[in-house]
Amino acid sequence: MHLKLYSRYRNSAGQRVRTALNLKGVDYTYVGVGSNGTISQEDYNRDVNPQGLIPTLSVDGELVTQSTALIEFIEETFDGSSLFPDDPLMRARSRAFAQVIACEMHPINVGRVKAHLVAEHGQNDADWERWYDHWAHHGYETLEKQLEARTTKTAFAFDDKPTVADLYLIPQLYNARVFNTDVSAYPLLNEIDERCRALEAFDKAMPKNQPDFPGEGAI
Ligand SMILES: N[C@@H](CCC(=O)N[C@@H](CS)C(=O)NCC(=O)O)C(=O)O
Repeated sequence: MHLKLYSRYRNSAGQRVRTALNLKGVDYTYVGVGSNGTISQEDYNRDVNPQGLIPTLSVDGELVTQSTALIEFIEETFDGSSLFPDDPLMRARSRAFAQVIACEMHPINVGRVKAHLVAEHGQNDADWERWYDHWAHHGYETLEKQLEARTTKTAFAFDDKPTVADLYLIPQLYNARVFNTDVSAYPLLNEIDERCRALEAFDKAMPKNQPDFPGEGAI
């Protein structure tokens, strides 16, 4: 099976998928989208994903979008340690945690939302920052509380191995650093972030390790 992942170095939804592939030890070809990549955004929108969002996975030429669908595909297709906890309750909690990020935090704070608010609703950068910060903290507080509520404390979010919750958290916290969101009030999130980032599968998926990373000083 030949896998090609269309992504961009700083593409948090793509980073989830990169980490999942790394954790499963699956080889794939990385295709950077945009000016520093190997396919232009225009060509990508025309030939790969008309919605214009990244990532997209090509599976022997068949195209699939949406990081959550891709992670489930990876889980169902490849052997290796499961990306979900074995315990059904922990599995549900790990999914719930990931969905706070994927369904509630990320969609309203992405670049196209900012562009629209600025172009169509007269917002300036300061307005945008207030919007971003409000929804980001709302989400981080929810995530921290979900971890606090665990009856058994695990090394990673909901298991002693990384699972989907961790896959979604690490790119989201990377965004927090990029957008100068102060996350010091969330000790459990930071503890898991540090533990995950020390693992090769997570490190290899970080923006700085992608072929289209523009170099030192880039965010
Ligand atoms: N729900 C999608 C989200 C994809 C998404 O929003 N990707 C962002 C980058 S992380 C993107 O392409 N943004 C372009 C934009 O906002 O204009 C997924 O999980 O794959």
